[in-house]
Amino acid sequence: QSPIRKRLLEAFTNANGEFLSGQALADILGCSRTAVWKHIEELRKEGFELEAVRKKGYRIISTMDRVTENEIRLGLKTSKLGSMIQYLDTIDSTQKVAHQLAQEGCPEGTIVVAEEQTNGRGRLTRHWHSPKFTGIWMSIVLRPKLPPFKAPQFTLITAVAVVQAIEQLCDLQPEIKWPNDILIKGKKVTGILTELQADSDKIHSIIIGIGINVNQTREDFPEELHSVATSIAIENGGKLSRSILIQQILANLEKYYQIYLEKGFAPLKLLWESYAISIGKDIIARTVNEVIAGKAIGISDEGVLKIQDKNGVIHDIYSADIEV
Ligand code: BT5
Repeated sequence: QSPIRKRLLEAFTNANGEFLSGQALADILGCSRTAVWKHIEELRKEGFELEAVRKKGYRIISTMDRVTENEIRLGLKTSKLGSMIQYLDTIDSTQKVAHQLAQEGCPEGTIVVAEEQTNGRGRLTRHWHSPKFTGIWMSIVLRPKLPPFKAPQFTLITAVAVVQAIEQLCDLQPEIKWPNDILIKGKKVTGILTELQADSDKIHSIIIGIGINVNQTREDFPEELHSVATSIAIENGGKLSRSILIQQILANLEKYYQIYLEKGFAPLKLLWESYAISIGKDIIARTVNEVIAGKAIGISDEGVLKIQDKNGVIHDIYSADIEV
């Protein structure tokens, strides 16, 4: 994307809905007013609405309800996350694209977002239903200098960032089900998939996939998901702008990533526990190899779930499906 376009959207973001004069924009962008006008015209063609008021200047708003790069940029207040945004109308999986970009050396904080996924993935080759224009199907590339065993913590940190973003924008109280589900009233609204490119001792890239059901109606879900899945719109009684939700998630995640890099996982573990359901309850954990029943006594500093069985033996669970 052109750097001027990027800065133009940044200038409107920093103006917080106030008008900016043509001259002020030209000064901020370091180009002529004619050049400013050319970029504004292009945004208008893309579907943005431009308000021009004599003596005051310009203001742009998005009414398109898409998650294009420009729509995400207008209102994006992060410095690292979203520094590069790859927007796709339709794709098999944003994870696949993000893996490829990571391999090619994309900047940290690159995000890939699509209106629709034709082959969205869950864990263990499960399918993730990702219909067009309704949800957030997004992958984020991070490059923390850490050993691979720390990677599961990123699922937990991301879950906190998403739960808080939903709380900030809606009158809802989502809960986290270890390791990667966010539920509203017991139904899944978000799934997180954290994948790695790493050596045995060093992470190269973490690719965090986030799938959020935002504006689906009940009819938009296939039969088999009716009893287990929900959307924000269903629970909140109205639609929510996906690009605004993305902006809030990225802002939260950037903040928590910074805290994590400075102070480690401990402060985030406390936050995570405050949103977690199953902790302290009797649960059944189905791992790939076994089924363990017992009381979930908490997560370790690494993000590993601890279950105490009826004989008092404590099991460390790295990945599983949980039944409460
Ligand atoms: C997950 O897996 O929950 C991780 C989902 C990650 C999806 C994102 S979207 C962007 C990025 N690109 C991708 O290709 N993937 C990531 P898991 O815990 O394995 O849950 C999968 C199960 O959730 C499925 O087997 C279904 O039962 C259920 N499911 C599928 N689609 C759903 C949806 N839209 N909402 C709620 N549940 C769903």
